[in-house]
Amino acid sequence: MSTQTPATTGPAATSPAPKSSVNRAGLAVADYKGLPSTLCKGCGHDVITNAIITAFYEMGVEPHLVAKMSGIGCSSKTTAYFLSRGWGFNAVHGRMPAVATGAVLANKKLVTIGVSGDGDTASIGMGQFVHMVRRNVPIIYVVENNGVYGLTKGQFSATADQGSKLKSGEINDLPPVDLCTLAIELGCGFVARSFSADRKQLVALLKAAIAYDGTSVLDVMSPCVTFNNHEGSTKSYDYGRDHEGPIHELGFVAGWESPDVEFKDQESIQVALPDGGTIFVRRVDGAHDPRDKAAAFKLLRESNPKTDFLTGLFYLEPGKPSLLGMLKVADEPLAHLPIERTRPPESVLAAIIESLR
Ligand SMILES: Cc1ncc(C[n+]2csc(CCOP(=O)(O)OP(=O)(O)O)c2C)c(N)n1
Ligand code: SF4
Ligand SMILES: [Mg+2]
Repeated sequence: MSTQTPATTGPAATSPAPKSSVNRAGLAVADYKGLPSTLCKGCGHDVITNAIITAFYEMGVEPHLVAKMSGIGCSSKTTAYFLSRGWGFNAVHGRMPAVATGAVLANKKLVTIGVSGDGDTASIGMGQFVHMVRRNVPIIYVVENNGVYGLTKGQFSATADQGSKLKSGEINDLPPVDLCTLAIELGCGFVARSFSADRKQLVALLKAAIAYDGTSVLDVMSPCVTFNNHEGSTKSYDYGRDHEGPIHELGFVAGWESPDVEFKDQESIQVALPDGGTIFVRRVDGAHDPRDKAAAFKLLRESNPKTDFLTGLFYLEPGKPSLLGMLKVADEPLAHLPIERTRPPESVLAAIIESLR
């Protein structure tokens, strides 16, 4: 998500060639880190944190120009572990989308990333998620999906697959909510699924999401090593590694980079993104074209979650107007406007009252 090119300000923006240890903002990877993680060792969420750090570093987004939003859950703690100089807000369980919508409206110059969990999004936060997507709030919305409520000791969440088993042996009888299908149905213009262990794909998707203008939904399978990483789980590392079927190969090339040879050679589908940069989809074996909405639906509906774990960019619609575009919000962040530009003078109020007499 971003509301403008998430480039840099000051000297970094004009710097022609990045040095190897710093990015185009003149910052090192260490500048993109956060507090040490307090999550269980091996938790998928920490792997996603590292991918987020890499993506923001490689995109050269300055950390103080980033808003980090989250709800409640182990996943929602993630925002503390990256970009310590960014602006963080840990909202109530399931209510992050509403708070993020307000933040985005208050300051359109910030790049906003929301990190949520499958419980935070698909259970308690479902209503909020639906309206955020429907409004096309410019946000990179990452769901760290482990199929359980990790923080409250591993109950099934609404994304748990039917037939999957808890450590206690309990079987999930209910069908899952598929967040990708739902997001496409709601009109989302950037819908992807990934796996925390598939770093290359995840970083490419995150970079593309940073360059996208609107809601980007990244549903990332993120194993909970403490409560849902056993045999019989469909959200474990082993299950992910054994069943992942990337629907295509992806690469993202920022506006200031030249395309990788690997993508030039393959007659890739290329889609330019609003804030600069191009996503490349390798055309191997009739790979899914993410611009085809009907094909994306078909692919998701016909896949069997018990045996297939499809990852990649399902749907991409780059030109879709975001909430800020639809509302024609002023270029200057609303939060920076002086009171005389946000509150009509008394004479205007008096004229309105007079007109009602
Ligand atoms: C209003 C409210 N209801 C319930 C809870 C208890 N609670 C905290 S986290 C959580 C579930 C978190 O699951 P998920 O979003 O999947 O995150 P994970 O811990 O698995 O990463 C629940 C039910 C709460 N904190 N607030
Ligand atoms: S309980 Fe699960 S989700 Fe929470 S930190 Fe531990 S491994 Fe991660
Ligand atoms: Mg969870």
